[in-house]
Amino acid sequence: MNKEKTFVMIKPDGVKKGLVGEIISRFEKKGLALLELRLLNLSREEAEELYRVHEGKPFFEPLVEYVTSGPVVVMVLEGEGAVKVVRSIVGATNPQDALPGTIRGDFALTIEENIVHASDSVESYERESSIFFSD
Ligand code: FUP
Repeated sequence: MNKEKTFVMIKPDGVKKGLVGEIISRFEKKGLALLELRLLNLSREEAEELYRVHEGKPFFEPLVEYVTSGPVVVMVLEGEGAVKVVRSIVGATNPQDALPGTIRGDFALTIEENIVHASDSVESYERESSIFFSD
């Protein structure tokens, strides 16, 4: 048994395109449990903290601008191997490489607006979820 939690954020373009229900539904249908869910506008500080590992990279500033440009939905999901399972449902970072059937493969076209963020490890989940959820 490898029950894990992971953190997911539906980015502003996902919310604007009306994909919140569709995206959550894909996770639920897979069998993941929704433990936490919030709609909010990210502050600059929260966005910078979320993407701290990318600080100094050329895409960092545009990325922070983008994720603070409108409401996002943050959530915690739980299930067997949740980190890996959610990343596979989300698809490759660049939507042009993401396979059809994945969220980015089906709903996004460019890396700058790739619809959804998902933690890449249990450690990332712990750091990222603590920005938005107290426990
Ligand atoms: P992912 O874990 O799939 O969200 O991807 P990364 O952590 O590598 O990147 C975080 C975000 O930075 C991506 F969702 C999109 C953005 N990004 C760019 O805009 N350009 C790049 O070259 C790489 C990432």
